[in-house]
Amino acid sequence: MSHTKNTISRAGVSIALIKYWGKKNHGINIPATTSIGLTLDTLESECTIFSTPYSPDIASHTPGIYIDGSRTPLSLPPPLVQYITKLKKYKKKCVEHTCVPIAQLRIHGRSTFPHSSGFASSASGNAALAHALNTYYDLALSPRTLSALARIGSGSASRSVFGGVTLWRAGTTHAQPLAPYDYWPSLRVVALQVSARQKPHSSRIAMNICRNSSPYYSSWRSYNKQLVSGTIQALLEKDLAKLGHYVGQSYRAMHAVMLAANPSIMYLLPNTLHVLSIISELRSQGFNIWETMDAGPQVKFLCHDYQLTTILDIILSECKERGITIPYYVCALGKGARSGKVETITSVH
Ligand code: 2P0
Repeated sequence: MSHTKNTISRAGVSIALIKYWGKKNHGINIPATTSIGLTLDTLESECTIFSTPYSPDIASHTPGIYIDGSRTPLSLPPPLVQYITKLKKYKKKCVEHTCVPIAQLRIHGRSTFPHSSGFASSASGNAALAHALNTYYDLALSPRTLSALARIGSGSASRSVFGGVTLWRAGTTHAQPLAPYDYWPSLRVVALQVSARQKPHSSRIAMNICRNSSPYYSSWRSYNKQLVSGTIQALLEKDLAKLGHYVGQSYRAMHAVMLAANPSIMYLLPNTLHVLSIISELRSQGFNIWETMDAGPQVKFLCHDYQLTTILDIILSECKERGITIPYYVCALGKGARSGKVETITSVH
């Protein structure tokens, strides 16, 4: 006999300084490269589990995954269902008759930003989902196991489980925290929305194309590995210029692997290049600004809070001169996955 029990969780996106790009050919989303991520505060996803028993007469009670209120064709990834089922048995924490089986849940997701366009919604969404399932089934998973669970939904979600700065080593099942959310209070990450269009290839497909066809894939893996210790040292020293050097090398090498793949994968748009050239010019004028990109056309940059307003004014006005309007999100380091709703976003412009 099931009873109603709703659960709500939230998590921030994880923007990689050093990129996860490529999977090992065993296990699910086991990374071929070590990545280092920043979990952000403003770009968040929320996951609500409604366990109202299914009623065939009420359309809104149909089990499934709903994004922004609309039911999607997605079902929970089968490995995730199997994993939860196994955990439930192992833990014996969930008294099955008081919980609705996973396939009968209604799971609602929403984010403070557009999904599937290169803002890492799969990281925040799957971390929030893993946290919500953990709470709903009363599994009391350790953060490390929760990270491994989130990874099954989406690799980068393993990092989003933790706040602050995170490390996810190549070949491993879970991420680990490197520094908490309040480690570097003056650091800002600004996400510029160059395009709201959905990206042409999912990361999953693009990673496979790169692994199977890019002539630079193996050198990408060894090069990215060389960037890890310098990045950790720069983070320890809180040296933004040193950090920015490694961050730039990682994203440019990742996009080089994509461009050389067959078929070639190009996420950059003309406006992306325009924004990149403005940032490069700002840097040559002495501003401490360092950009990164992920699997999409958006540009994110790191800077200190005291230079933020000047930098943003210049970028936005130069874009405006070309007739380009760029919405943006200003973020600081955020906390890890936790219970609760996301606030209504106020810093989107
Ligand atoms: C990252 N990205 O480290 C890299 C950099 C995009 C570029 O993780 O297949 O959605 O679900 O494990 O996590 C995006 O890939 O891929 C990603 P799956 P995911 O943040």
